[in-house]
Amino acid sequence: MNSYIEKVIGRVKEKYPYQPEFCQTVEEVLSSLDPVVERHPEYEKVDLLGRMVEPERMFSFRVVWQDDKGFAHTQNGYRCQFNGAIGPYKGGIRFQKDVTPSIMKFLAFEQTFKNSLTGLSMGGGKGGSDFDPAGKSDDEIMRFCQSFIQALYRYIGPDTDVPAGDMGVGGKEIGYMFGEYRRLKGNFENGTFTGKGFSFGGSLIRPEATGFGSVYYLEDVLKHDGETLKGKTIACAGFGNVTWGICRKAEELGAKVITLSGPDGYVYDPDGVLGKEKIDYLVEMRGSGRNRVQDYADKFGVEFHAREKPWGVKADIIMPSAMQNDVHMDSAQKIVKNGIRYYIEVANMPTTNDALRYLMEQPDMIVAPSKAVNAGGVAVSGLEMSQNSERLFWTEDEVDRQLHRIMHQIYESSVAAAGRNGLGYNLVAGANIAGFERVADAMMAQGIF
Ligand code: 2IT
Repeated sequence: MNSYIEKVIGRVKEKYPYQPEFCQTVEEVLSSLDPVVERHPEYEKVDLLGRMVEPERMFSFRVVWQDDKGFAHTQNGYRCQFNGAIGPYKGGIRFQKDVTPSIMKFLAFEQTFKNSLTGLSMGGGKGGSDFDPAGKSDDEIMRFCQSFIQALYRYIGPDTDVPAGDMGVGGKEIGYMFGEYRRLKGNFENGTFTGKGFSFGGSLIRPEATGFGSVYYLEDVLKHDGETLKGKTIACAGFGNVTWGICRKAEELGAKVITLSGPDGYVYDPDGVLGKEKIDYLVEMRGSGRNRVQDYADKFGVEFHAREKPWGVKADIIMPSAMQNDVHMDSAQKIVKNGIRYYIEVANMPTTNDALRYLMEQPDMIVAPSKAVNAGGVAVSGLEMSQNSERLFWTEDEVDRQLHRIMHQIYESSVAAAGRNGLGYNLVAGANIAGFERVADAMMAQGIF
């Protein structure tokens, strides 16, 4: 490996041993950049990589909220503004009990490269809190969101930092956060957030965009093999908006999703998660705050496997769409043993680095990385920003057409970047390189800081 890359990875691991997810993503991304950094020895003199692995700034704040009985609870809130070289910081907000600074930094780092890949003008950021939305009332969620924004409102804005949703944050939470932001600012500020409700500037297709986009990307991967989605089975994880977006688009294109998962286990539905009734029920399950996938098995009379992951199931395509580090080496071995050809990451960093390396080494396996596959979500967020600044709304067809175009361009630019660096058909390295090159050019052009 290039010695400068090695040095930077080593420094990060030494400095942040207590941030394992962040170290993991830095190692994964930088180790793809060998041919590029070899060609640019000038990067070391200006410490380009060293600057790239350090957030421009990161806020950490206290968020206090009162429950319905009047008791106060104290959480941690964060916003990581990782890299603003190519546009305002952009990225979601995650509410989940295991949120840590390490998770915020890994997500914001990934977001920087993902946003770059979309070709739009968005820097990388991420935020969140260790607040657990499970089982909270609407009023409690509203008060929490208000408190969170009271701490954050002065640091975000339409040209500064544009938050969106992530795990635990959907349209409802964005509504409460934007409301509090508008109240404090006394200004609509072009919406500032993305993923807003359709009555106040939200874009059509935004809720479906991550799932739809990932299936568009998958279509390109299959096309490269002379294949289509017709008749294919897909093993998915999670049951939130990303997964139901995949279910819907897959069905439209003739494929079916046969597994879903939750913290309680996974369900196996050999007939497929198809049709309005099943999809509507996923939305209801997510909205209920129960965070239990067994409800699906109970309702539709399908198999439920308690405390297990779906990665031992035979399917044509694997799409880990739940959360980070969901697929470890033991699952990767099951996937290989089942002879599965398509491993399409959807959630951010769903695969541990050793499992990812192992899967990529399999001669018959095609691995696609989440930062490319799930970029349709933030891409449509970028389209929402465009619509807000034009003060108009695009039709559903127009947004979907743009999403499709952007996903295709992400796929093509990844393939091209790998090819031109002598790496063959390597979608993982291609995405890292293509995402990196644009941010690197911008940082080089903007001087040393
Ligand atoms: O991981 C992601 O790309 C998101 N959570 C969406 C970010 C956004 O700004 O729409």
